[in-house]
Amino acid sequence: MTEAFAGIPKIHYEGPESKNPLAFKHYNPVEEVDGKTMAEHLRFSVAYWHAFRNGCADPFGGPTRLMPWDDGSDSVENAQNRARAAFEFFEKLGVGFYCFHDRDVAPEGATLAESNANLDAVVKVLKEEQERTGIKLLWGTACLFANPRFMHGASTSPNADVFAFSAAQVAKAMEVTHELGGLGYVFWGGREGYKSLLNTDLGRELDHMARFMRMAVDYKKQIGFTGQFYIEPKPKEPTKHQYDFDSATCHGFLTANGLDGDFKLNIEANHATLAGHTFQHELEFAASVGLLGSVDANRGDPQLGWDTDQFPTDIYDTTAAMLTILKNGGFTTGGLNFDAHVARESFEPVDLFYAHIGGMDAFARGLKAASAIRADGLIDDFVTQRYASWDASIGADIEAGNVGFAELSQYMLDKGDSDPNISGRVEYLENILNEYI
Ligand code: XUL
Ligand code: CO
Repeated sequence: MTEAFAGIPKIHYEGPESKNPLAFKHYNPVEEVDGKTMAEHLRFSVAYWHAFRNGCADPFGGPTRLMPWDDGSDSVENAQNRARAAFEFFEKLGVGFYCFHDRDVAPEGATLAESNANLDAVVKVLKEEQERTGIKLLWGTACLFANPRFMHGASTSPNADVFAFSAAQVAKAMEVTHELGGLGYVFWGGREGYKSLLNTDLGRELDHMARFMRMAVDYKKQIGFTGQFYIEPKPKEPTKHQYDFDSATCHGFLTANGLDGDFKLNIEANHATLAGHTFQHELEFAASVGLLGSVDANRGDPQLGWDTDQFPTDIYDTTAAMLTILKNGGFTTGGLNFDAHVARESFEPVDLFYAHIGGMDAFARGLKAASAIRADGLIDDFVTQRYASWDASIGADIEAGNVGFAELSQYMLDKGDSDPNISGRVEYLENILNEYI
């Protein structure tokens, strides 16, 4: 096959002084930070659906992107060529991972059997390309939202046959993820939610979703797939309300249904902001309940307010995210998957490189800043000090469960009033953070 990205060389690290737009200024894969290389810390992944299937159409106009390797047809051969072009891109960019939905990589057929056969034919090429390059599948997933059959949902559809179809599709997507040595499998319930409560039995739908997840866990064991399961929270879009609203909602759903040992969360920056949270809030909450698994790295647009899936460029945000990720020991099975697309007006193949290079450099800077902030220790020490009253006397007794309201009433009656508060020093801490950015 001829080169898909002809004229674009392999991207190298050239350092902060470089003016070469096709070079990393901050991401040096072999540079060590806190005992691990940057490549090991950041585990960058390309999202197949945005990089190779999203032509950047919007509700007001058609696709703009030039993809000269793609003949525009729905043939399996075109899908196989596209897969080869994708691996050329991954290799030139120097990422270790990619992610896909079943229907991104292979065309849907007229029947499930046909779709499965198409998928197998493309998975064969993906496997060859993985072996040729050493690039790994971070996670696979199934597209349970594009086909009109999912108009009412997948596992939460009022139509039991749609639940059954979804189960069959996920079973197959898990099988191919397993075959490709995928490190994980993501459940993003794009249409698991509702448009109107007037036509919705919310409680029944949530029970069905839990039943579906339980079946997936059982099937995982049946086929011997040992990758990590993730739920990807998102509050809305395409539905008015999505059941996997945010980390806290997912945690509640998983624990209520005895599934928390089987799943972690895949936190997406733009989904966090859609839920009215910061990216770091979602990461912190997930980490606090032991569910921080992987990240869909992107950003929204504060003026637009929907899921714009832009490439992450805000170093303040990447630093905050890396602070939480480092504090929690870094990724194990997860990584930073760029669930992001180029702007509609950035339509040339080279723009895909600029976009990913920028995202990778932004996270490299975040990693370096976060590591330096942690080494300096001022912020961590402040937090430890702020909670010092819990380390001894009455605080320690409360944490240990040794006292109740009666004892605390007596304690306060004897003491008369609480000890004075100390300042939260918000601006002082913000100033420290800025020193490192
Ligand atoms: C949609 C989204 C998905 C998931 C995978 O907002 O983020 O692409 O990451 O289904
Ligand atoms: Co995502």
